[in-house]
Amino acid sequence: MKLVLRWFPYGDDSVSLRQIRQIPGVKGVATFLSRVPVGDVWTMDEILHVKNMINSHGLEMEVIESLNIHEDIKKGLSTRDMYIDNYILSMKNLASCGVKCICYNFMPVMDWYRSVLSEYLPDGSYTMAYYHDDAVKLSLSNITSSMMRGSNNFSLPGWEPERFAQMADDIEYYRNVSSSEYFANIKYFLDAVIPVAESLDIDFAVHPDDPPWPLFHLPKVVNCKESISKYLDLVPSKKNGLTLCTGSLAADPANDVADIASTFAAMGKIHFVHLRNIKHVSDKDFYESAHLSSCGDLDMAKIVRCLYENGFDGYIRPDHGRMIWDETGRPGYGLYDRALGAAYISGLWEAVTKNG
Ligand code: DNO
Repeated sequence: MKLVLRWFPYGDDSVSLRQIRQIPGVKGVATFLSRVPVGDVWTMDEILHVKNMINSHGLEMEVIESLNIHEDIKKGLSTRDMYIDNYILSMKNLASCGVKCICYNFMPVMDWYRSVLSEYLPDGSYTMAYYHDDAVKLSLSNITSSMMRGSNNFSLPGWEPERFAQMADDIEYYRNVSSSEYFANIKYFLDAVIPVAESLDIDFAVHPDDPPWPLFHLPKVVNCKESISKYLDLVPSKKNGLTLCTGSLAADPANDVADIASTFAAMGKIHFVHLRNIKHVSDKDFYESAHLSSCGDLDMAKIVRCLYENGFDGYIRPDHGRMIWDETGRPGYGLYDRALGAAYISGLWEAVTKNG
């Protein structure tokens, strides 16, 4: 297991590589080239520019989060082949630079969504939260503007302002796309990229939908054990794997995350883990808690044990942290609470590896 932290280059992060290097146990960062427009090739020059910066701080760049997929591929448009070719070129360049794992998602139109980016908790910290009734009542423009307002002037992954103009049209477009058509588009993409991942020895790790239920009637793809199996079976290969995001899946109380961890780790299909804890306030409402089991609904020790006992040997990162100790930064991605999460994960891992 290798512990990493998510980090955003180009001065778009309140947390420095120097600070990350000082978190015990953290070996590298999961990052992405946010200044390359989605669909363009990640050139060697651009990748090396970021990699050298990371390496010069004694950290590795073995995980990419995310190599995003152009909407034309998701929609299955005729232009998709060009974007898939670009994607494959980016994969090849990343492999040449030592990248071993690519995290991505196949959520249409938008990435993750929280209805509150800064909710006050009784201990004086601030966290992200999701209230379903509020989320379904809001118009798209209310949603995009509240995400922007709450971003503290950092980019929010998946909520790049340049996407906003197109979002309303895209949501309309998907009204006529059935789940089976959407899965056919996924398969078309995976048929092209998984053989390349195999030849490059790169692990491909799809991130679950977050939240795991439809918003704006958009198709959902990876939100429970069955849909994970369906997705991974589209192209059977060890390389076609999962980013086990515990908090995304656990938002649906019907999901048994420990069982999902055991099942897919035993198949060698979990390449990357986002260990996030959440606390439900009702079935579809929750906030993101501190990482400890005692702070949320997830049994983090059990999940880590299930991963270890089933042979998991990939990357783990602490996930969204609260804002504590008066820190300000990108919601979910400050330093202090994620560093506490990293130390906690290291402790859980040490316990499970030493005591069985
Ligand atoms: C949110 C993240 C997601 C994740 C992507 C992966 O904070 O978990 O943005 O990185 O869905 O493609």
